Amino acid sequence: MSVEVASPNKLPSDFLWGFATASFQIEGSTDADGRGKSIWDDFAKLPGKTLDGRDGDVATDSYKRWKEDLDLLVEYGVKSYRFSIAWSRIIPLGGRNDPVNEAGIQFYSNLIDALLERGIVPFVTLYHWDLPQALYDRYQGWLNREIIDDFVNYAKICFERFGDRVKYWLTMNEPWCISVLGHGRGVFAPGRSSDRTRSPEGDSSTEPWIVGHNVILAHAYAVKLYREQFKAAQHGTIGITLNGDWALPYDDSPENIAAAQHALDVAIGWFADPIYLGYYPDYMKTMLGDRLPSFTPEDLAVVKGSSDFYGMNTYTTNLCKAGGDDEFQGKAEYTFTRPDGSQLGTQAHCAWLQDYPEGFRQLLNYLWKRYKKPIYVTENGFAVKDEDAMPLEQALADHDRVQYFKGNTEAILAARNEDGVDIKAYFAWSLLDNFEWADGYVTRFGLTYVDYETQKRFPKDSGKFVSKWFKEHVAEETEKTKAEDPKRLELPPSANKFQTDSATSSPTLESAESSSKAAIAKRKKKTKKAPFARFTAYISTFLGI
Ligand code: PNW
Repeated sequence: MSVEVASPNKLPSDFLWGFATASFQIEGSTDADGRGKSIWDDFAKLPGKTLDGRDGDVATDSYKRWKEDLDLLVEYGVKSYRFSIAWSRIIPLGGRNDPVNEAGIQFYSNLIDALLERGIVPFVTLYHWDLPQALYDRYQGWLNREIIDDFVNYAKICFERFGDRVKYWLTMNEPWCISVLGHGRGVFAPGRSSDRTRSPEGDSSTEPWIVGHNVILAHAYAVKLYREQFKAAQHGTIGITLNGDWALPYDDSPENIAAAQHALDVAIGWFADPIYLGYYPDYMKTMLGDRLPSFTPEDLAVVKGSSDFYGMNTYTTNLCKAGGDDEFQGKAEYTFTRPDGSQLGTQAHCAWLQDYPEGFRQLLNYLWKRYKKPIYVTENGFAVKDEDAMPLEQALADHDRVQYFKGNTEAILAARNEDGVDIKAYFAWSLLDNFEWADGYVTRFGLTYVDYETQKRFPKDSGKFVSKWFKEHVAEETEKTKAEDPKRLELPPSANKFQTDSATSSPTLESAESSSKAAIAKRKKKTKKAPFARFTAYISTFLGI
């Protein structure tokens, strides 16, 4: 298991980097163009559910300002953009027998086309927590196995309508958060919990494990469908992305060493072990007994091996002590304070995050050794303490966030080139300050500052740093690397370059590449006028589907 290292100071030319966002956190326009409600729409409006009492109705207004967002991406020079599709824009009521909303499809289709026109690779998450409210009302959403078929149907529509142009798919974002924060601690929608001061409904001892199980199955059956019906023609790659922070034993006592492993077993192994290895962790079976659902042999055959890569969202490192009864942390207690009283790293605005790049490198190594899959870092970021209270100038000079990205980008280089970990992508969270779920807008994770009064965007020092760092550390493409990259042929960096005058003719890559700059410019002009249908017809012809 080793990777090719051309230069110790470089990442390979096909390394994808960029910024990530999620639909509900940026789009706003919650009732535009036939969108159905998601479980976050009303939840965020309930008293006490967000820190500042604000909701997602406007967010960063990106449903309207998406072109501005793309200008920013171009300014940063990213290779890729990770965003999510709002299920309730595609199928407002969510279910497999419910109507499809063409206007919602058109929105994402335009976004995808515009990314490709700018040479930016779309990296698409199907589910980033905004479940259609109607499915929660109908059968309690993720608590019911019914959701598997509904999710697969939604995924199918996305593959059919976008898969000619999208080559990177993530089924789910962070099943641990969906299960635990949504159905255990009750801090995220739908807000279920045994804690009756928090929620009128829910059972934190059973529901999170049922939800987690159904999320795994919905993911796996969607991947099965993609592989059976789409992959051969579309040549994309598909997987899941899991949150998970590195766990260090508080000290070298055997019980704390064991506690760190137990923390990893629940934070990561809960999902990664079945998906990559084919079983739930033993520790979870022992801890939960018959509260942990089991896989039928039929289901397990679909689950095992259901992710082409390891999608990794990570933010911090926890010091772990044995003890306590928090099953969601594997009965480990987390702290950032070392035995000598010192702090592990720089404190972020949110209590759960400190900066510790050594942990990031160790986690990459752990995941690579345990799951043996190429790693796509799909989220990594930092919220500067009290940034929301700072004047603009001061907020833009986000020193602690720059330090965070300095440490973690160096960790990627070291993990790949010194440790041999196969890392293929890195997305910083987030392109913009945005709706930070239960924190409302007070916790800012953006590498770009958003003034919520005017919706103006201002690149922070961290955004400039990340952009410069990747430009300097990703190797230039050469004719040889271009020729060796099969996805390149399927996914021209600028689809426009290959636009022909007639939808019926099928151009070759050679003819496209030998086109003069003038001809490309002329075609670009035409593309602007060309109806979307012609564009997709062309792409389909080009891909032979
Ligand atoms: C992720 N935790 O959520 C999400 O994917 C993003 O939507 C979110 O904005 C980002 O991280 C920053 O929070 C998490 O409590 C939320 O450990 C909470 C935790 C981890 C990840």
